[in-house]
Amino acid sequence: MHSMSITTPQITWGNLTSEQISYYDREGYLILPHLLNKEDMARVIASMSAKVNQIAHDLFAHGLVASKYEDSPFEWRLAQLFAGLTDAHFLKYGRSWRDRLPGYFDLMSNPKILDAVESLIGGEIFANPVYNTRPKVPHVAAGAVPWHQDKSYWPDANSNPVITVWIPLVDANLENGCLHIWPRTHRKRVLSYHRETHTGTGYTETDAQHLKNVRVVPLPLEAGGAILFNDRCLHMSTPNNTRTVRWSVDLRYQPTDQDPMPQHGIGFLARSRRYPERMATLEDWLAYLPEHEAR
Ligand SMILES: O=C(O)CCC(=O)C(=O)O
Repeated sequence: MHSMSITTPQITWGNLTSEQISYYDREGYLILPHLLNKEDMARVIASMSAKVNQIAHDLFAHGLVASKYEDSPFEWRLAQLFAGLTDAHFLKYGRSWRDRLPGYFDLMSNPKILDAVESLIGGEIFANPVYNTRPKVPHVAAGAVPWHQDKSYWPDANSNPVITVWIPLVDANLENGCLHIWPRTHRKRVLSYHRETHTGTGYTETDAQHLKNVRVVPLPLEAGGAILFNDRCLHMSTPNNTRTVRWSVDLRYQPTDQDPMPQHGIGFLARSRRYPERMATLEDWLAYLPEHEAR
């Protein structure tokens, strides 16, 4: 009689190493340099550029700019458009953008991002409705983001935790206001906070009593790298003191069994190992959803 060999199915859980996963769990964040290449970023940059084009036309039509800077490169154009204008002109278009543009869906569905996220939360992944494109235009007050925990934007949501994936689309450095993080703060509850009043946008800002003995770690990162962080991990970003735009996106993911937060926008099933046929297509995401009409 020969013994039967039992083969257990291999379950693939993303592509992070156990060291990277331990680092994320311990520090509350993880850097993945060069996660994306130019091709991965091309469609989202095209969508953002289309929005910049609309803004240029709008400013021009209102006589606020003498040129639409049509030939300017991506990192220059918005900075040139707003160079002679005020914070109020900039804020009319929002400090960060959450349009439903095809390039955003393309990026949020990128398998390289989802593979990393899968390592942390498993293969049933919901793309949270809170995603932002951030044009950090030079010298606009709203460019500098105060210390906060992302969770302060959804304190009542039954989600635990949401993972933020922050990606610069141009090199982010100390001069143009890269992300700064306070490691190991993700084990804290949601700290008390207030809506700040100096940027004109009402960022949630952690109250001063929690900001003693801050351990601040600046995280400069080349375009296409990613910083993954837990939504309780304290972070902030500094002003843009250059002449070009510090473009970034912050995307968010969570397991499918958590609060989808519809009051914040439209999320979608980005990956399902169990029910791949249920994953959202671009058309699903773009579809008209009457339940969101009131927003
Ligand atoms: O991009 C920034 O400057 C800040 C990003 C941020 O605060 C976030 O993603 O929660």
